[in-house]
Formats: sequence, C-alpha cells, structure tokens
Amino acid sequence: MASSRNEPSERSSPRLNGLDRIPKPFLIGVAGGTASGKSSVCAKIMDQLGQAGVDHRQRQVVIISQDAFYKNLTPDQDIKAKRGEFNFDHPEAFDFDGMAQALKDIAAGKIVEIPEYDYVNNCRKDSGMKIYPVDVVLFEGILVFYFKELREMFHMKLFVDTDPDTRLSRRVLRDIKERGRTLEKILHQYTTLVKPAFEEFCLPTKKYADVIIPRGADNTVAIDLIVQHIQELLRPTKTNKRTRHNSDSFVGRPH
Ligand code: UZR
Ligand code: MG
Repeated sequence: MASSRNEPSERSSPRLNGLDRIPKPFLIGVAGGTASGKSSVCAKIMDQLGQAGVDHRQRQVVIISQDAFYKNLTPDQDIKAKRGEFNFDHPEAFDFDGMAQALKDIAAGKIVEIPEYDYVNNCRKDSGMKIYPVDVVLFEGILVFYFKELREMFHMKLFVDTDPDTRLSRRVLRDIKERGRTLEKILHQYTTLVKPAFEEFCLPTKKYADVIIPRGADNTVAIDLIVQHIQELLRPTKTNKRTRHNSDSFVGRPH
C-alpha cells in the first residue's frame, strides 16, 4: 500500500531510515545567532534548488522565519521594547505553540497562513503569507532548536556558525538601515540582552545540529554539499517515488 506523508510513524521519527521513508515535505531547521546569515543560507539553498524565481504559489521550497511567531506585546512590554529593554532573544518572547501548529499543518499538507512581522513597530503586520503545499520547508530562527517538540520535527538541522564580531557588525548595519534603530540603542541592547541570551539559549542548541556551517552564507562548499544531499534525498527513485504526490513538481536539477 502506498504510504502517506502524514503517517504518525513518519512524523514521530526525525531521522531518515532509508529512501523509502523520505517524508514530504522535508523539514529543515536552520538555527544560529543573530545576523549569522540564516536567511541568506536559506535563500542560497532555495536558489540552488532552482526555486528562486518561481512564483510563490508554484514554488516547491518555502522559507519561514521564526520571527513571524513573536508574541504580541502587552502595553507594558511595548513600552519596554521602545526603550530597548524588552528581551526579544528570550524563548518566552516566541509563540511556540503557534510555530509547532504551523509546522504540523504544513507537514499535513494544509494551506497555512503565517503572520508577517514588523521590526520597526515590534508587532505582527495585518498581512500574512500563505504557504501552499511544498517539497521542502526551511524554518529559520535563533531558537528553532530550543523547543524540543519543534526540534524533533525537523528531518535535517543546520546551525549557521558565524564569528560574533561579524554578526555584531552586520546587526548594527541592518538595524540602522532596516529596523529604524540608533547605534547607541543597538549596542546597549546587544550587550545587555542579545549576547547573554545567545550564550544562554541559542549556542547550547548547536549540539543538536546535523551540520554546522562555519562563516554562514560565504561557505559555498557547505551549501553545495547540503543542496546535493537534499536533491539526493528527494530524487524520485524506485523506492521513494511512491511517497510523492506529484513527481513533476520535484525540486532540483534534472538528472
Ligand atoms: P535575526 N528583533 C528586533 O530587533 N525587533 C523586534 O521587534 C523583534 C526582534 C530582533 C531580536 C533578535 N532582538 O536578536 C533578532 N532584539 O531580531 C532575531 N533586540 O532576528 O535572527 O534575523 O537576527
Ligand atoms: Mg533573520
């Protein structure tokens, strides 16, 4: 009997035991410190899977950011956030249940609406992003390996390991340009909240990674190897094509 991609046995096992058990969609977690290049690594993987220019409704690879699941702030927290005193790097800041539910729904092949986040006003935007059924999900964020239930849903775990000086300098430039911050506020927030939280909550999750990517998106060798591996895993073969619903939509280069 053809196996379904929603079988509980498949979902409960984060490990791949053979090509006949490749789950669809294939869930990849991408963790790493702030400004380590998580989004860029995901964009490169998507690009090399041949999906970058494809319309989002047709696309077989999707990138989801954990930042979409920041909890809404209470009025008091909002005041703290405006002063740069709210800890956005603490696990408590995230709606873990929302993340787990979204991933479960995506794994079950449902169309899922993901909120969009506004970093300038520290809140969710009114608009959201619709996720249609895909072959590969890249789920990126500072704490995606922190929550056990979420971590165990990933079939592949990547940790982007970029030098802290490089991350801080990128963070400064990005927050001034894209997130409406002043240098003073960025540095204060970094030393009092971002860096301690990285050391306490994010760095210890590196041990869960299957692959650690030094230098982030600059590491083209690591990204090439990861992409080849994904293509190999997802390539329709005699043994694994029965798990696929539509092999025409298969991601990757022709072979
Ligand atoms: P990445 N963040 C904001 O700057 N503003 C918000 O409203 C919500 C989050 C930051 C957050 C964290 N820290 O370090 C970073 N703060 O976004 C995570 N302060 O995003 O992994 O792209 O750096
Ligand atoms: Mg990011």
